[in-house]
This record gives sequence, structure tokens and C-alpha cells, in this order.
Amino acid sequence: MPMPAIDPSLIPEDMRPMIHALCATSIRLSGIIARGPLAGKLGAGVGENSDGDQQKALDVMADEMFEAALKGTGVKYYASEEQEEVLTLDDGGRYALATDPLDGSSNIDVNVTIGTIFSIFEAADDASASFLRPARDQICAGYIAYGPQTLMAITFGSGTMLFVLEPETGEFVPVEKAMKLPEAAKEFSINASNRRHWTQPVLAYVEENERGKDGSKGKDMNFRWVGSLVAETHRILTRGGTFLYPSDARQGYENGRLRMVYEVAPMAFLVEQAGGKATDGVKPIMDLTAEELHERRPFVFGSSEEVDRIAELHG
Ligand code: AFP
Repeated sequence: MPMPAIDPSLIPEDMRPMIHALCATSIRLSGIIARGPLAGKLGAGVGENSDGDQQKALDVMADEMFEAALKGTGVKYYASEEQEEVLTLDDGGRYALATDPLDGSSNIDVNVTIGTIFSIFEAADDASASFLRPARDQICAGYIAYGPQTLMAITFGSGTMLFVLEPETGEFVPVEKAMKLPEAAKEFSINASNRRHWTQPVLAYVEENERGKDGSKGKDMNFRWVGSLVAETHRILTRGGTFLYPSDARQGYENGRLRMVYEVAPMAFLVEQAGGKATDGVKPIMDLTAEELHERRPFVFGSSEEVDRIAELHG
């Protein structure tokens, strides 16, 4: 598989095998996903992950594919939503990679965009020290979206780049060298079925948006909820907006639903690198440190004006 068409000067020399393995595997995965039911029962429940979430066949398949492909590419520690413990792939490796290999799995059987999310650190002395550290220590983060296009957004800390898979050649072609997340939003995203469980500041923000021009917002806002973090993030990076998966009063949702290490932190890095903001409602995600590998974290991100307003409402 040819190297993705990415400006080599943007990738530290010895990160290339790892990035190539991620690209090559995601291209294979894209082909499987595009076949849907012709590739088998990809959305069938096959077990539970560390947190009791149901695992789908494609979750497990994707995890196995990435784990196998990353061996020998410089990855010392591999952490996955689908595996309780961190794996040591190469003792002499330089990097620690955390991934949600298949995000949005409730959408597998209904042909809605799903994705892979990854976060990369320099490996520390042990597995815990490699991942349980400030999100600002990340040296790379990205997602691959399996949708009408297969595309990859990636940052090495010098802006968020966007690549689109050219199916004819099997290469990721660069289309944006520095994505810019618009400061103003016209859309907001939250799972509205949880309204009765929200905290007061979240409810106040949503109601402000719903009142639109008739209220203090002074403009109407549109509403979107895909149920796939990668799809929402890509839309917001592209045309602005706000995403909220806050803590709520449901059992187990004291810290929302999204996982700090391999969902929240990498998306926060990509968003900040594109000029947006990402918080836990108040504090910048990039300043926060995970205490446990699979911990959840309330997550708000998007257009800076909106993220600031949400922090203001939290007083
Ligand atoms: P699944 O991978 O279990 O479908 O979860 C997807 C996700 O983590 C994230 O991609 C969505 O934004 C969020 O969950 C949707 O959560 P709700 O189903 O509670 O709306």
C-alpha cells in the first residue's frame, strides 16, 4: 500500500511506519464496511467490553486488525476500548497508541458514518505512565471516518490536516493542510432524549438555542445528533457547531459517556489545532489527566463562542 500522500516533513521520520499501518488498515476496514451485510453480520452482538458496553462483531474485528498491523511499527503500548488491559506490542517501541477502533457501532447496521479514533504519545517507562498523563502530551491524534467518503483528519501539533481516500489508487490524498473550525456556530449536537437528566447549565444552554431569534441568542440554531462522535466531529470541524455529551443524572453517566483517553483527548487535540475549543464543560480537556484507562469524561467542543458560553453558564 503506497504511503498516504502526506507531506513527509510533517511526520517525524520514525512515525511513518505507524501512520502507514493505521492508513493501510483503515483502507481495508473501509472496504469491509462498504460491503455491509455482504461481509457478514458486522453489527451482531458478540460480547461485552471492559465497561459492560455491548461489543459488535466489527468492534472486535477492527481491534484485531489494528493490533496486528501495528506490530513492528514502533508501537510499544497499545490501548483499546475493546481490551481491558494495555498490550505491549514491541518492547523497544517508542510510541504509545490508544484507540477506539470502531466508534459509533450502534450505526453499523444502518449505513451511517462510523469511524476509528487514535491518540499517540511518546511511550513512558510503563503502560500507565504512557496514557495516564495530561492530554496536552499527545504528539499525534486523528480519526478515520467511514462514510460516503473515507477520510482521515490528523494532527501532529502543527494544525489539523484532512485527507480523502482515492478509491482508484488506495491513497489518502491531502485536501486541507490546516482545517479552520468556524468561531460561530449554526448547529448544536446533544442527545435530546436525556433532557430530564441534564444539569441546569446544560439545560439553560439548550433552551437558549431552542429560543433562537426569540430569545437572548439572537439567532436560530439547527439541531443535529448522529450518534457517531467521528461524524459529529467532522461536521463541526468543517462548518462549525457545538457538541455536548455532558454528565447527567443517569446511573453510570456521572461523567458522561465518552472515554477520555481514546475518544475525548484525541478529538480535543484535533479541535484545538483547528482553532476550536474543547472542555469538560468548564476546564480545557488538554489540561486534564486520565486517572484510569477507560474513564469517561464530560465532553463539550466546537466553535469557541459556544464553548465559552457553556463555560459561562456553568458559572
Ligand atoms: P457506540 O460506539 O456504542 O455506538 O457509542 C458511540 C458513542 O460513543 C459516540 O460515538 C456517540 O457520540 C455517542 O456514543 C452516542 O451516545 P448515545 O447513544 O447515548 O446518544
